[in-house]
Amino acid sequence: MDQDVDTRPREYERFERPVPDWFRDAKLGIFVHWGAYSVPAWAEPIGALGTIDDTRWYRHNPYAEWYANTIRIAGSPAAEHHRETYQGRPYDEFLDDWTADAFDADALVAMFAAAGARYVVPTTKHHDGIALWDAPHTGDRNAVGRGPRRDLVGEFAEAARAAGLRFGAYYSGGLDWHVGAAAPIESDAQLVPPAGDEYARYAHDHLVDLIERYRPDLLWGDIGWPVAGHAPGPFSLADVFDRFYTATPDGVVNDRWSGVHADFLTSEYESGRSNEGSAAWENCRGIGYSFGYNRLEGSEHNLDGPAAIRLFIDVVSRGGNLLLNVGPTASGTLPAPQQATLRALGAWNARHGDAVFGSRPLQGAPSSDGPWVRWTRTGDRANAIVDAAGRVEIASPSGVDAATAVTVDGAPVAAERRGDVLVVEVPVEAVGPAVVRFLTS
Ligand code: FUL
Repeated sequence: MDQDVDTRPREYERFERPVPDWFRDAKLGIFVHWGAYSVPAWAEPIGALGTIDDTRWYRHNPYAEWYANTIRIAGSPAAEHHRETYQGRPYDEFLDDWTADAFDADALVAMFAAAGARYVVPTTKHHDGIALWDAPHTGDRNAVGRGPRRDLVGEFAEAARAAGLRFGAYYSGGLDWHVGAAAPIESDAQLVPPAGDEYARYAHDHLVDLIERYRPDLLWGDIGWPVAGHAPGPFSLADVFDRFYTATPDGVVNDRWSGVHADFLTSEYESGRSNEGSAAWENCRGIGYSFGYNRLEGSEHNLDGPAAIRLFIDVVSRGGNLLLNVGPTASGTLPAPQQATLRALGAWNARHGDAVFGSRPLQGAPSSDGPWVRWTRTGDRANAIVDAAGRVEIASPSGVDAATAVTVDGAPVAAERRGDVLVVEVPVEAVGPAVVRFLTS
C-alpha cells in the first residue's frame, strides 16, 4: 500500500489536534496489567519484544497476559505447564481465583506517584475479554460479577485523581478471545480484529461506558479496531472519539486504532522504534519481559533501578514518554523487585526531576554511551545528565555556556569549553546519574 495516500474516512480529519502540554510534560506513566492471567502468572521469559521472531514468540510467549492463548498452542511449554499444574482446567476458572483481597488502589497509586509518574493506565479489558468493570453485555464475566467482585477500573480512576495523576484506560479492541478465537494465534498475521457488526457494537459500547463513567484522560487502544466500526455510523470509532474529546477536550489517544487516528505514537520494548521520532511518542515495556505478573521472572530478566533510570532518561532526552508497566499478583500486591525499581526511579526523580519533567530535547545535543550522557532542555537551561563522576569530557552543542555550570541545587560546577567538548568536574551523587545544568542560547 502506498504510505502517502491517506485512506481514512474524511470524518476523522476533524480529530487532528495539537498534543496537549500535559502529555508532553508528563514523561512517566505507569501501565498496569492485571487480570485472571495474574493467577497462573506463568510465561517463558525468553526476551524482549522486537528481538525474537514470530514463530518462536507465540509458542514461547514471554507475555504472561497471553496465557489463555499460549496454552492452546499444541506442544507449547505453556500447554504442558497448564496440563501438569492445573489438569487443563478452563481458563475462566482463574477469574474466580483472582481474589484481589490485598488490593489497595490508593497505596499502589501512591507508589506510582512517588516514582514520579504523572499518569496511570490500567487494563480495562485485555485480550482474554475479561472486563475490570461491569462492562455492558458481559453478564457476570467481569471483575465485578466474579473473582474480585469490585469495580477495579473505578478504584484506579478515583485513586489516580485523588493523587493528582491523570487516568488512562487500556482497552483491547482488536483481540477478544471470548468473542472470536477459533484457533490460537501463532503469527502476527493472525492479529485481526473480530469481524461483523456485533463485536464492533460491543466494543463501541464498552468505550462509551468507560468514557461516561470514568472520564479517562487517555485512551490506550490495542491491536486495532473492528473493521465494522471504521465507517461512520452510530457505533463507529468516530462516535467514540467524538464522545471522548467532548468529555475531555485535552485528552489523548494512542495509535493502535487501525490507523484511523492518533495523538501519539507507540513503541513496545524494541518493537516500533521507528515511531520514536518528532511526533509525540511513548515507549512501553514491563519491568521484566512480561506485562502481566510472571512468577518465572527473576532479577536477570528485570530492569533494576539503575537500568530503569537510564532508560527513562534516554527516552525523555529523545522527546518520548516512558509508560513503565507493573504486574500485580492475583491478590493485588506488587512483587518486591517491581517496587524496588519504582523506588529507585522515585529517588532519582526526587533530586533530579527538574531536569526531566516538562523538558524538551536539546536540539543538536550528542548523546554518548562512553561516558553515558544524555541532554534535555528546560527553558533556557541545557541539562547534561551524566552517569560518571569526576573530570568528564562531554561533547556539547556550541550554545551551551560552560561558565554557568551548576548542580540541580545551584551549586557551581567547574567546567571549561574546549571546542566541541566541555570538560566538567561532575559531582558525585548518592543516586546517579548526575545532572549538570548550563545556560544555553
Ligand atoms: C500488546 C499486547 O499484546 C500485550 O499483551 C500488552 O498489552 C502490550 C501493551 O500490548 O500489543
